Amino acid sequence: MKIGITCYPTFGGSGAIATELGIELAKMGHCVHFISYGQPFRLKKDYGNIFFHEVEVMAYPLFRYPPYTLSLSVKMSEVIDSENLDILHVHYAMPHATSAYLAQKISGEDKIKYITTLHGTDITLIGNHHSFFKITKFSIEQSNGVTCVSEYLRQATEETFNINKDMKVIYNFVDTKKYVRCPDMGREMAVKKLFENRQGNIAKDELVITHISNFRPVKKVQNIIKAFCKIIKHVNAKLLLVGDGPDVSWCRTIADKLKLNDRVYFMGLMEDIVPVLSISDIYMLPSKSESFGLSALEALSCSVPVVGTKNGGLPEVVQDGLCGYLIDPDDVSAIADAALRILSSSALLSNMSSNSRKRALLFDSNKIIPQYIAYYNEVLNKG
Ligand code: GMT
Repeated sequence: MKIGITCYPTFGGSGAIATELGIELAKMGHCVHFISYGQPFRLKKDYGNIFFHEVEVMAYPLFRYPPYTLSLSVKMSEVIDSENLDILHVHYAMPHATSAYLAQKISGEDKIKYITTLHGTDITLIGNHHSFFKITKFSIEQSNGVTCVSEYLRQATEETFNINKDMKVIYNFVDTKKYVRCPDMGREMAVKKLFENRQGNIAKDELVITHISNFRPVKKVQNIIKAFCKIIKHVNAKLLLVGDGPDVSWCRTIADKLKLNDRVYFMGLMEDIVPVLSISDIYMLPSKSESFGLSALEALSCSVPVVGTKNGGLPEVVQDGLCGYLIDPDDVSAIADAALRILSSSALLSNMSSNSRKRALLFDSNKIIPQYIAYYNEVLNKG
């Protein structure tokens, strides 16, 4: 099959899933064409049957806001025609589903079908804003196929946009062979490597709590730091905050005020998170809501239990009480209590750790990718 994929190329769950999907499809022999304004960050190697088509965005003094959506539609249509694509799969409704709709109109409805995968904030935070509402609803309704990354998101989409359309839930996935606790390196070596070019250290007897995100307000990273302040009154621990985004400076200030500078490490953006997860005892994700929580799945795959939000789709991934605890993200004491319950009992930690890995195996790429291929065929055969 020749598949076009559009996603955001930057750090973020939707871009990560779209890229991993493309790579897995290419490994199976399909031909994949990425269409975006930048090369997806997880696309590192040359695969031979993966191509990247860069969207050129024209600047002109008249344009206060260059119309990327239009340039993207044109590039999509060009690739549909020149590469004879079988299907176009766009990730994140805005503006990708709208560009795909336009590209289909340009190239011809008999020429291409497009599938939109909804990821979360495109529905719950941005797409439902009044300035985008109508176009988001329209573009989802016009899609030849729609998938949602959780049942929660499917229902939220139906309710928010009053959409009466079949939308298929295909959960996000993880490569459990790649996301696995590295036992061979040993914790001491891993810590040494991690802090080779950074300030800080983690002693042998210290527990490690980790969070990875784009530091947007929805992630509520400040509550992790506040909870951590309570946690270290009872156990000896370090907090690793990985990623970058708008709330980083504010979080630094909070850590500073709470005098946690020597215990909270801001690690910045990291391409390979397996080494960090491999030395982690708990992963924290107390977001306002997560439609899925891909980073939590990656943590589970590395045998790290999760203390995360009870809101949204995370309960479909993390089983409360088995591979972590789900809490009210605004209840800092509940976050701290949940973490302390796990960290204070080595038996519970070890039990949850092995449950976490077992849980992640259910979301392995080998189980989920075939669902996408089956869905492509279903949409193509719909007539
Ligand atoms: O979390 C973000 O703000 C980024 C966003 C994205 O598009 O990268 O994440 C959303 O999509 C991910 C991949 O499907 C999901 O795992 C995240 O749960 C979802 N984020 C939210 O719902 C807040």
